[in-house]
Amino acid sequence: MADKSNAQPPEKLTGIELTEVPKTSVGPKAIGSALSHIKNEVGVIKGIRLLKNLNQKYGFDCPGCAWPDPDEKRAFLAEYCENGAKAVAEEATKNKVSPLFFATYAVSSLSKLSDYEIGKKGRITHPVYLPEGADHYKEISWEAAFKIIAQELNALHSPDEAIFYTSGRTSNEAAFLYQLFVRQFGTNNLPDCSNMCHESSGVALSETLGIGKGSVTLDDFNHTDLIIVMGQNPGTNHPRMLTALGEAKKKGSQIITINPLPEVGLMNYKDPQNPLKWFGSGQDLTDLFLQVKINGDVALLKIILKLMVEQEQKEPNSVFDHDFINEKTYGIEDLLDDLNTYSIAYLLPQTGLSLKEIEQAANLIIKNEKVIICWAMGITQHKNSVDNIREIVNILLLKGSIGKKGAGTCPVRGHSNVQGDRTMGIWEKPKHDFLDSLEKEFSFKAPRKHGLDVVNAIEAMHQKKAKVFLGMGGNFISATPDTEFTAEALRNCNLTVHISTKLNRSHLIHGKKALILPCLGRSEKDIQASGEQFVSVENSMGVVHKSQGNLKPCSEDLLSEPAIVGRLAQATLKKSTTNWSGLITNYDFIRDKIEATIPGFKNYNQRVRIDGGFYLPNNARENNFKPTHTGKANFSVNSPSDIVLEKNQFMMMTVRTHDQYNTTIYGLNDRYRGVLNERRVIFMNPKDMKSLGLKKLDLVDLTSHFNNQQREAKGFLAVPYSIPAQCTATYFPEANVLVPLKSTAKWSNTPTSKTIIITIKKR
Ligand SMILES: Nc1nc2c(c(=O)[nH]1)N[C@H]1C(S)=C(S)[C@@H](COP(=O)(O)OP(=O)(O)OC[C@H]3O[C@@H](n4cnc5c(=O)[nH]c(N)nc54)[C@H](O)[C@@H]3O)O[C@H]1N2
Ligand SMILES: Nc1nc2c(c(=O)[nH]1)N[C@H]1C(S)=C(S)[C@@H](COP(=O)(O)OP(=O)(O)OC[C@H]3O[C@@H](n4cnc5c(=O)[nH]c(N)nc54)[C@H](O)[C@@H]3O)O[C@H]1N2
Ligand code: SF4
Ligand SMILES: [Mo]
Repeated sequence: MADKSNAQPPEKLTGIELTEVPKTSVGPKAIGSALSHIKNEVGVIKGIRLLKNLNQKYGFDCPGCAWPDPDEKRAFLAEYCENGAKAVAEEATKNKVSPLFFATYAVSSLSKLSDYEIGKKGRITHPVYLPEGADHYKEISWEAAFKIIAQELNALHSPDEAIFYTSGRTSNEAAFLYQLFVRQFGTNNLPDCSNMCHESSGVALSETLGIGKGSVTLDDFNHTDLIIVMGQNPGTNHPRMLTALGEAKKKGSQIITINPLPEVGLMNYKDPQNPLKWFGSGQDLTDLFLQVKINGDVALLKIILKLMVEQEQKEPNSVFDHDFINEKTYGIEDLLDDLNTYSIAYLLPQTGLSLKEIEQAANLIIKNEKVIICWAMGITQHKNSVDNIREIVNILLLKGSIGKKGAGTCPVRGHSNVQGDRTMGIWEKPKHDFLDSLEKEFSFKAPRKHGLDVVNAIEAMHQKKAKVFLGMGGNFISATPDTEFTAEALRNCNLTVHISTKLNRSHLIHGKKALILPCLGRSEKDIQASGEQFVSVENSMGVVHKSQGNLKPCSEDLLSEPAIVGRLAQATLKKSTTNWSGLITNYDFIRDKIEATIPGFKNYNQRVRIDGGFYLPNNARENNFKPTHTGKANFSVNSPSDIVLEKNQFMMMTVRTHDQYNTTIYGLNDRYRGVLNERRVIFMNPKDMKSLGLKKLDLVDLTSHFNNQQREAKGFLAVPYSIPAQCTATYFPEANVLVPLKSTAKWSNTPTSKTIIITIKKR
């Protein structure tokens, strides 16, 4: 398959070594790993300058993840984690992809490399162009590049034939300008990485609580009784969350972890900021671990809800917060009726757990008043993901555990500004109020028809209904499902354009013509006509704050993201009355426009300059649910999984290793799962391996099954692991070819990257 189109990572093994799964995370090994990445990619002296500014109030925001910085205390020199250090090392790398590089290497030969090898080529230094039929990118001037894009866009029959993708690193300022450009051009085709990530959270939370974001602040972790962490691997993906969990435990909170894998970081960790504790046995975090089957969460939560109802009936007022339910909520009767239609005997097998374990969890929820529930991709990337999240909300509402200190919803976001991008209007389904404000402020007629999300955009390109693709960051081909189908879709385009920092596979699987527009990274100085600029971002808890790089840009030929958008808009929109060139001379002018159009940004320029930034309004946090369709917090009725596996079938989830940032592969190790130097592995239950006659490290081929279609990925090594029966795990993006494009979540249309039905064949 890999040879067919070079769209997938090659089927090439790199020499696996298995080690014992460590008992604890972080500690000195993490520091060692971070420093060695910094040393190899960046060099020691520049590395120190880089780390000194990471996550400091005067410095730049870590591009690693959206976990918030502490409001008050910040450790000098060390307000970051191993994976934050790796993320900046990757961006500040010494390696350069110059015009000479492109003259030397053909696109067709580069596409045969793995994502790891492609990423390690480094930062792109000049704008480059691939004309139709050519196999080498060539340097092009910025002016000429903008002209090509403008010509292609303006030659389309309809603005809806263009797709404008966004990944979640883009700053508020760039995102605001970008959506304004796209809407003045005439379309809402603004798919983003959120479509593949927390879209299900947005849908479920908007409907039930009237805001598509979480309700808790970091300080809530200091005041809670119980934290439930579901479908999330913070030791790798949000490492400093472990510090918050550790602090919460010291203050007496308990932690339940719900996950098919015993993820090391959540079980036990060593605080990297406290060297005195590095050499002990670490701190146990999880009090109760429920090793649920993949996609067994709704069934599990339903049993918990049933046990809560049972206890409340036995002992009235011992579980429910009746005042809250009466005053603030709607629809409890429907929930209780629905719960009656399910028996525990029916639900239990879907969870893979014993009733005793679930009773322990229910008892902790029953006896504690203030509960925080955190979740990430293990909850959002299933067919019934919206159900998952609404069921989480049902539990919190029955307890009145929302809108008060120490309690609430905590969807932990991925990309460092994915939440801010949405606030700025990067969304294919914009609200009318928002479009009204844009129209008023910028005197144009905004398109009202909903645009295409990621999955629909791929379909449209495949059907040749969309002909130009522009990506503001990200790596579309490697991040999206159904790699071969998506490759055909991109190849159908007349033009593909990527605004990027580093080389990635999306530059190599291209339209008839292609452009790469290289931009400044977070860590670099951004100087415009009025002098040095800063940008702003919003973290997972709704804090907007500034971010200012301090390094010399890796090349003199880079533009900032806002400058690229401003100049592109100027080249494309002949009738626009917006002063695009003026806006990019000083980002304060962009922030003034944001303040004029988006609620919550009053005195933006003044408040963003305050150390630590400011909180955006959050109705759920303020115990106000008026924005929902009933004007109250809504209980909901939800469905467990309807998937029934055949005897030889397995459920597969795709997860991240400890050494990658989505499609950017830092290294080939997954230290916390004991796998070194290999990414083509499939984690399996040892009993399942035995029943298939598989031994450790046997080579297998995988086939996914959906609507009578089959997709294949060849050459994976079987690794016995602690995972429930009939459940398996592979790494993203190697296994994306198996994710069917049309297998998506109800209501959010998120690809089901965590529920893929496969069969496994020994070579
Ligand atoms: N270092 C690093 N940091 C990152 C990223 C990165 O790639 N590298 N990516 C960023 C992004 S964009 C995001 S969205 C986040 C992702 O953060 P995570 O969601 O933590 O990432 P995944 O690796 O997808 O892990 C999903 C977790 O859910 C569990 N899981 C899978 N299926 C189920 C299920 O059905 N039920 C339950 N209860 N659990 C399940 C898996 O075992 C795994 O622990 O991290 C962000 N931060
Ligand atoms: N099978 C499977 N697929 C998944 C997932 C999964 O769990 N399983 N997770 C999904 C999730 S949660 C997400 S968020 C998506 C991620 O999808 P994307 O956001 O599209 O992918 P990334 O790998 O984060 O993008 C990396 C690229 O962004 C560019 N870049 C980095 N920094 C900057 C910057 O500052 N500016 C600009 N302009 N470019 C920059 C670099 O060129 C780099 O190669 O993938 C999704 N796909
Ligand atoms: S937790 Fe996330 S944001 Fe914080 S330093 Fe680590 S990677 Fe960066
Ligand atoms: Mo994400």
